[in-house]
Amino acid sequence: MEAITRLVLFTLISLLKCKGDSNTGTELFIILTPSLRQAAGHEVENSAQYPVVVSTWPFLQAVRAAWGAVNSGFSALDAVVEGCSACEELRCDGTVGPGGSPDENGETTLDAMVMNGATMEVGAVAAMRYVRDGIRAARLVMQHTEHTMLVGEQASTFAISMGLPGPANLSSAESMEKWNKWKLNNCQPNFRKNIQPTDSCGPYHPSHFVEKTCSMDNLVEHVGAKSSHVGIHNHDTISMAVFDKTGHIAVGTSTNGAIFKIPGRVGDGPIAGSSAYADDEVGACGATGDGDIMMRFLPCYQAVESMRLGMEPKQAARDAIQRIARKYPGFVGAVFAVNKNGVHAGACHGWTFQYSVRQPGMEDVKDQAIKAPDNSILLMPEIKEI
Ligand code: SD4
Repeated sequence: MEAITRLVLFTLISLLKCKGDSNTGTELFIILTPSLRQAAGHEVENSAQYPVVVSTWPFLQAVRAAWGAVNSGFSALDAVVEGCSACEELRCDGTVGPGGSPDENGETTLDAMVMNGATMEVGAVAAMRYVRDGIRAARLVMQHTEHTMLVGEQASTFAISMGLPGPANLSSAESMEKWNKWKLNNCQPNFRKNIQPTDSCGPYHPSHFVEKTCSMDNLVEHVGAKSSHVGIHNHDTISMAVFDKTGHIAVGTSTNGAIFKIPGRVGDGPIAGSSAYADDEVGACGATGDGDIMMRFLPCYQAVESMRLGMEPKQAARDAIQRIARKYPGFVGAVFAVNKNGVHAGACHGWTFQYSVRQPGMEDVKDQAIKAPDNSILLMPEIKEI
C-alpha cells in the first residue's frame, strides 16, 4: 500500500515536472471510475486555504472564469455566476446551456440555481424558455424577489423584465440535428413508461399497468432496472462551489436537463440540496447525474449535513451516493463534497466521474495527498496546468 502511495506521488511529481514552472497554479482533476461505487479524497495540509473553486467535470474554462473572478475580489456568489455563465456561453461538453439537449419537441429549456452559503438564500429558474442566461436569471430571482424559484415562460418574462436579453431561440444546429435523428429513430429512447404505443412518437396513452406486488424488494428490482438516459457523453450540467477569500461559500448549477425530456420536466438542477448545497458553517456539495432519481434523495443536503455531523468529505460523498444506489442499483450519478477547510472528495456510481479544483498552491504537489477509502479503487488523478 505504501509502495502504491509512493508510486502515485512519484508519478504526480513527474507529471508536474514535465509541465515546467508555473506561477499560475494548477487545476486538479479527480477521475473516479464506475464500478459499483467509488470515492476519492484530496486533503490539503493547511486548512482554510481560500479561495477555492470546485466544479463537476473537467470544465476548465468555467473554473478559470470563477477563479479569475473570486481571486480578483468578487464575492463567492458573483464568482460562481461567472463560472457557470462561462459554461453556458461555451456550451461546455457541447451540452450545457442554450443550444444543448433538446426536449421531445426539439426545444432547449434551462434549469439553474444559485445558493448563498452565508445567508442560505436560494434563487432558481426551472424549465425556463427563451432566455440564454440561466444562472444569471437564477441570481435575479434571489436578489430581486422574495421567492426561491420561478418556472417556464413566466421565469423568462421575469428575467427579461429584469434586463436579461430575450426572447431568444435556445436551439442550435446541433440540438436540431440530435432531435431530427431521434425523431427518425421513432423517438427512442424516451422517458415514457407504461404507455401505448411504446415504439413510436405517440400520441401516447396509459397502458394497463398492474404492480405485481407491493413488497419493497420487488419495488427496488422494478425501479432499479430502469436504464439511465444520462451518460458519459451527455453531461448537460455544471455544478460549482466557490469559497471566496474570506471563506464565504456559494454554489451554482446550470443545466438543460436531460436530452429528449418530456416538455415541462424539471430535474435536480434548480433544487437546493439536490444539485448543490452550501452552508458557510460546514462546506459545500455539487452533484451531477440522473436528476429524476437524485432529487428524491437530496444528496447534496445529505453530504453537507453529514459533514456537519463530523464526516470527512470522502465519507460524506460516498454515503450520499450509497443511499441512492441502495434503492436504485442502476442509478448513474456523482457528487463532490468540500468542507470549510478546503478538503474535497468525490463519489460516483455507474459512470466515470471527474471533478476539477482550483485552490492556492496547487502547483506544490508536496502539499497534496491522495487517499482512497477502504474497499475502493483509486484511479490516478490527472494534473493539468492552467
Ligand atoms: C438533470 N442532473 O437534469 C441533470 C443532468 C446531469 O450530467 O447532471 N447530467 O437530470
